Amino acid sequence: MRRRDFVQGSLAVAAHAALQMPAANAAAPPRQIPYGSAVRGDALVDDPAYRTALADYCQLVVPEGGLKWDTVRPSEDRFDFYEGDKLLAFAEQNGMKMRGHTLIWYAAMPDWTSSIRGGKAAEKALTKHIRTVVGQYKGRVPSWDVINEAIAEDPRGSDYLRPNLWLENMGKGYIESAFRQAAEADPKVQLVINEYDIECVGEQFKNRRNALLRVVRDLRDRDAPIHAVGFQGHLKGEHEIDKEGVSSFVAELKAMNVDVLVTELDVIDKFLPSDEKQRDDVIAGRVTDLLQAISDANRPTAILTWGISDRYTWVPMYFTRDDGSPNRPLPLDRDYKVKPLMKVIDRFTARV
Ligand code: 9MR
Repeated sequence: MRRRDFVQGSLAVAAHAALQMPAANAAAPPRQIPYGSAVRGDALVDDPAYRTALADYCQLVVPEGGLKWDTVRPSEDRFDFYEGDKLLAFAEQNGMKMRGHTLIWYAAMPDWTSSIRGGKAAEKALTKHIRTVVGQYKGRVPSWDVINEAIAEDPRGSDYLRPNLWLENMGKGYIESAFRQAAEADPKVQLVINEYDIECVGEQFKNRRNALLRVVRDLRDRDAPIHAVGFQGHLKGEHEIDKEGVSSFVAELKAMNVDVLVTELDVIDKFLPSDEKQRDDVIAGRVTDLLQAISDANRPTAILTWGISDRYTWVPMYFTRDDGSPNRPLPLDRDYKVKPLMKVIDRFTARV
């Protein structure tokens, strides 16, 4: 029984001081693998029930947008850590850890970065950003998504990397540079390459796994400090998980001494049945398949969903349902009630 009644929502979140929630989850058995959620900075301030849910269920949090370039780098000379610091304060005051997301991504870049031209300038900008941002949280953030979504949408032959400012200016060595800079800034941190659409049955998914393996192998051959692959896990409800493909991918990583974790799990329910129970069961089934396939080869170091409640999810930005009913991609519903997906997570993080 969760002691949620203890948790009152009268916190002055904006003043980073009073973020501690009562230990609502003290009665629940501990997890063997930490569970976490992406967090929206505005909802953290405005919605006491959201804070309660995070404190109640999570051992990890990660800012959904608060550490991306478009938030942290309003201009070339400025770093703005307001959002990152706010979430870290909440995490630390509630006995959680914060992951970092993300240092290098083709998206969410401020306009001024389009003036970065040439290998030297790009290397300098990449170094300054990674050293400063990882340095800001040195010793306090145990895991960083160093590179997000490096793989081409539909990789073919030598065309296997997604174009971005860094690839254009520095060539594929930008990936190695980013990992090396992050390790210099905080040698103890888990350094992650994070990717989507690597879980399902189909040629494109398989090609994407193989391209990612190629990148990781290349980094390992060069002795670069990469520690884990992040399965984002934005699953599409209508797609079957490639259980064998996922297990053998994770086994190949393990053989290279590279861990895995699940970083952005949710299930896109655009094409799933209207009936909520049926829909929730398909969602729980897909996630079970993914987590089983991963765990069969190597237990993930963490499992995070991309939000905790259907109240705050990116999914309707692109995947609203034709029947007009709200999306249900996450472990708690809009009223913070537990859905079958949360039970699956409890099972795979070994909370029983
Ligand atoms: O969920 C995030 C959304 O609120 C932002 O607008 C968007 C752009 O910053 O990023 C979304 O998060 C993405 C994550 O950073 C990387 N993987 C895909 C996620 C969903 O689009």
